[in-house]
Amino acid sequence: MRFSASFSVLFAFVSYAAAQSAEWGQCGGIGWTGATTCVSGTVCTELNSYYSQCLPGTATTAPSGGSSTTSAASAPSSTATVGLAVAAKAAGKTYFGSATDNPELTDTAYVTILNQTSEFMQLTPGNSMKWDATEPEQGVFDFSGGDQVVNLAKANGQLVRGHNCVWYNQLPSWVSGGSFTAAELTSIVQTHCSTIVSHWAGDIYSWDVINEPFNDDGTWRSDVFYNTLGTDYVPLALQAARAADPNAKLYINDYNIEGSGAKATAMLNLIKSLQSQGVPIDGVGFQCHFIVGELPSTLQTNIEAFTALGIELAITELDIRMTLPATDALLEQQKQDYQTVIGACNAVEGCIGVTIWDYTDKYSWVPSTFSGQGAACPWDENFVRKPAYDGIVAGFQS
Ligand code: 9MR
Repeated sequence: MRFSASFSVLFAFVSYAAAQSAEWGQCGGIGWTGATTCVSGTVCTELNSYYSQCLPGTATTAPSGGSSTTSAASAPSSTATVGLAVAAKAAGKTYFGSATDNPELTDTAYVTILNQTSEFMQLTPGNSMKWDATEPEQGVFDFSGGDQVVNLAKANGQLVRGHNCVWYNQLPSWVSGGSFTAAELTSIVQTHCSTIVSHWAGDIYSWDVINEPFNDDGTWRSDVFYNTLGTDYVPLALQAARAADPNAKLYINDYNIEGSGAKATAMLNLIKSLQSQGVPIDGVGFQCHFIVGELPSTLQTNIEAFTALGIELAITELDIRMTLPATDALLEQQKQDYQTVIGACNAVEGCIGVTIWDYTDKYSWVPSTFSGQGAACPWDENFVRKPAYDGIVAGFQS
């Protein structure tokens, strides 16, 4: 008796639930003909006019304690009605995009938003094209992770930034711990760059051929490349990349070059020197891993200084972190800061595109690197758009 009673309760619940969208499911949007109500504990939240989603939370109560970011129910959120990539294109930019990483691609709620070309016209693989992923043993190449991101981008009609060929970090130990002659390392760098760039030739808008070559004081970073080859590794890698994919734009990418100073000057001088030697160099990447309330005041003039060299500039890894918990005041300042960064790019024609270093706090690199900090992305960890989203739109409309 008790058994059958439970059964009918269960049955009633299942039939009721079937008329509602599940957590993370779609619950509205232009052309949507499915359920428009959400299961208990979630709220149907409009992400854009084409997509509403059942997000965790309730309409009237604040999220339970311990949440490090925001929820649609309590915190200020976005009201913009235009997608980020739509806003970027309308401003004449080539793209607005996001970094992504292979483990995230099993998260259907995440991928649903990543696939929206109204938001993202470009993807950067966060890890899967790096040396440790692509050539873990000498001469043994693995393109599987990078292929997955490239194939997703191609299916969506999104551009791809290749990241990266030569970097001191995320090197396999056979490279970082190797003891090479200059001739040996020259060949190793040429083989690595030409193999990965040619594998994805035709599918890549731009490559970060060189990543983070300088210390913060503008001196060259001491690593296996510089210590063995001096500065020659830079032209070597750029020439190998150019030969492997003549259509890819070749970049050098770094952080703490966004405002003027010793490191920016070192990068300007490197680019001038490469140009004077006829070495291919098409662009510079400003990573832009910023802190709320602490933007460099010379960002726009520095973008102008780089683009005056006749190269393009991209904002390649934008995020703006804060000390948690996220308060309304911090979220408002973050919105202003996103607007300022995008506005600086918008004001300079040679700043061709912007990539955020993943779009959601759920997958941001920040909390695991900077203890007590986070909430750096325009979407919170529940995929709710934050005021920062509106700051980006306003920046492109400025
Ligand atoms: O987002 C990347 C993270 O998943 C890795 O653990 C980390 C390891 O170095 O690299 C992160 O990406 C970095 C990028 O490749 C270069 N600029 C700084 C980025 C954040 O650390």
